[in-house]
Amino acid sequence: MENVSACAQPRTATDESCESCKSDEFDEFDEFYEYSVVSRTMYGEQRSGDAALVQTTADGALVAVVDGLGHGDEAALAASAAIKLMREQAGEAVPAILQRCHEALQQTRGAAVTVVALDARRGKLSWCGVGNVEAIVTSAANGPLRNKRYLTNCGGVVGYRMPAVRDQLVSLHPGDLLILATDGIDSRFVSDDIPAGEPHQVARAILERHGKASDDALVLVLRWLGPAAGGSLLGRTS
Ligand SMILES: [Mn+2]
Repeated sequence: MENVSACAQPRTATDESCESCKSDEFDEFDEFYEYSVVSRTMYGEQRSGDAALVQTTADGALVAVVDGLGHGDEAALAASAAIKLMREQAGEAVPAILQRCHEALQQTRGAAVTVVALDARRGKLSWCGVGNVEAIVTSAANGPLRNKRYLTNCGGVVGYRMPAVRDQLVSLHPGDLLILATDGIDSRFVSDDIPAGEPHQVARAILERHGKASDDALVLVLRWLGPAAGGSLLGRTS
C-alpha cells in the first residue's frame, strides 16, 4: 500500500501524522499500554490533514486524534495547530483541552478532535470529542465478553462551532483496545470483527479493510495492559 506510514512503540515518530512524546519525567506507566498509529495521505496530496498525539503525563497519557476539515495544506495546518496546543495542555482535563483547542484553531478552517486522558493509576479513560473522529473501547478477543463502548461525540467543528462538551469515563480491563479513527476510515469498521494481533497489526488491518480513497485516513490503536502481574499500582519504586 503506498503512502502508508506507521508509528509505534518504541516511541519514535516516523511520520508527521503522529507525534509521540515520551517524557523522562513521566515514565512510571510506560509498561501499562502499547499503541500504534497508521495513516495514509489522500492520493495527490503532499500532507495529511489527519494527525495523532500520544504524550505521557503524570497520570498516564494524553491520546488524541485530529482531522483538519477537508484535506491538503489547510487541513494539515489546522491539525498541527491542534496537536501543538494539546502537547502544551496534556495534563489538563479533556473538556478544558478541547475548549483551548477551539480558541487556538480560530484562525484555521477547524477540525474534528477526539481527546482521551488515560489515567493509568486508576485504569480509566476520560474522553470527549467534537466532530466525526470515531472512538471505541472494545474488550480483548480472548478476554471477558463485553460490549464495545462508543464515544458519543458532539456535533460541531473545533475552531468554528463549539458545542458544550462533557467527558465520559470508561474503566479499562487488561487487554482492552482503544481505537480512534478519522472519517477517512469507513465508520462501519466498528461493526466488523476487530482484527487480532498487536496494535500495529490491528491498526493496519482496519486501514486496509476500511480506508477510503477520497480522504486522508488515520487509525490509532492502544492496548491497555495494566500493571504487570504481581505488581502494584501504588508504591512502585522502580
Ligand atoms: Mn477526514
